[in-house]
Amino acid sequence: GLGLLYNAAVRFIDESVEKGFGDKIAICYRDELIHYNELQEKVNQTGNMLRELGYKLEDRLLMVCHDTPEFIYSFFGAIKIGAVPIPVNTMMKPSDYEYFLNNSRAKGLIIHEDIWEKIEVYKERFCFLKDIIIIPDSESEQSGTHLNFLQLMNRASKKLDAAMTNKDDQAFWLFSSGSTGNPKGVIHLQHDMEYAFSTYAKKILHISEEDRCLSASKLFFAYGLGGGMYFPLGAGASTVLVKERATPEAMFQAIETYKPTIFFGVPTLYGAMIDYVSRTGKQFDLSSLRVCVSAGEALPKAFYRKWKEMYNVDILDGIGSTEALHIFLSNRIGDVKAGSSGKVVPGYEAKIVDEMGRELPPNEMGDLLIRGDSIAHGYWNLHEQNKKKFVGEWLHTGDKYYKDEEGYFWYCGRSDDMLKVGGIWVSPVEVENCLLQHENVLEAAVVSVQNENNLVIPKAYVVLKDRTPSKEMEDELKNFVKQQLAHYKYPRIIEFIDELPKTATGKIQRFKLRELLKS
Ligand code: 3SK
Repeated sequence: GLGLLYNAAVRFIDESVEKGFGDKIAICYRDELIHYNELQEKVNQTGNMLRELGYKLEDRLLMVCHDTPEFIYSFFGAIKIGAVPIPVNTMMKPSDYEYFLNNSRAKGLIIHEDIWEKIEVYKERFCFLKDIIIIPDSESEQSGTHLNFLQLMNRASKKLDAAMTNKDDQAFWLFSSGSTGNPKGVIHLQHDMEYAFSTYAKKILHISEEDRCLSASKLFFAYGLGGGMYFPLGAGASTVLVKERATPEAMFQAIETYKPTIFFGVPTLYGAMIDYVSRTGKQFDLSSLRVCVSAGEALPKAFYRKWKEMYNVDILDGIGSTEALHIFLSNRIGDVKAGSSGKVVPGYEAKIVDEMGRELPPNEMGDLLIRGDSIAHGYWNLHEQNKKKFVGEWLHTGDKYYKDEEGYFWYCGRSDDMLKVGGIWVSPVEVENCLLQHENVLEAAVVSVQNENNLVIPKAYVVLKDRTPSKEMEDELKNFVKQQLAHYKYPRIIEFIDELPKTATGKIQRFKLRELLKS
């Protein structure tokens, strides 16, 4: 009745030790080198700490953690005891954490101290939360009345038997944002990471124990979770963790210091790194890299070419999603069509369909559907949205694509109005609602515009209440959004107009604003 036992922490941590990688470096973090033996002990200690606190199969724990080793201990420690970790973005506002906690009904919160300090005053609003486990900057620090992660973990036993989970048990959730409504809890199962690993990481990246990965995308993103954690750990390779923001300087420095072989970035970062070098004239040694990866939005051809010219290494552009867990269309080493998202990753199937669901011939644009076994079980408690998104074995990606005669896929835009800014989803509706809270704003509409490199930036069209547009008002509105929402969501351009185009029922016609931009 228990099915075949399978636990992702056993697969990604214990099996690496069993395969003989115990003395190999698993994590490079600042001046610490954590070997697989130690990683296994810390994961076990974290699992024991959680078990002693009463966590059992299917109990959920929200993780608000920076990219430090504790992220990995918490994630796999929870999974090993059958609990369900939910890593979330560390850049959000208190109301976002209130939502994540209440929507998931997580009983536990594992959180870095600096972030807890910002949300502590709201704790009465966290309806289901029982335990607050703080990761302090150092072990000796007190965590007030809350639990101290480092003290509790270090006291716990280093031996831990895995829970009796099977491959279809819930393993972890990630949150994904939509164009309207709140973020959706995406439920991933125990076998999903192994599927993404054995398809994309093995067959496209050819990852091996010789590799060292550095992901600019943080671990709480599906993209970073693979590149910075379970791809390297699944191969007995090592990962470089950087707690700080992934600025060009921080990334160049990390590459020179730790000498990774695979680098995961997003187009805006590659552009900023190229620009940094041309502005400062500084030279960096990136010769350790054997391959670079880009996802999040289409990589401009010019960035691919320039990077190759500067560092003689390919950037493999691909596309994935939180629902699919990782990349399902990708260029390949030695087979790159610059500007395209590449071909289907072995293990996945893709089709492009019209509004009736009929498959379209090459060169015709339609909706991209994909199939493959890392696709999520579904969204948490969203019955109607599940019916539309997860149809039989097919995932409706929400992306418009066409496939050329040679099987390369070309991105044409979203089916909804969502924008991806620097590789992170931004809902225009959320930014509009925020602008509307400003006392001088009558109406607002947010659309994406492309900068000189064809990268997406959010632009707001604003109708003011009895006020004359001015540069001061523009700056005020930008600052207003920055204060209310996560910083990356603010509109980089604001244009004041007299009225917004609307349907007869009063719905904003964002497509008309986009057309305006083209004319
Ligand atoms: O943005 C992407 O293309 C992506 C890639 C891998 C995993 C998740 C995502 C959203």
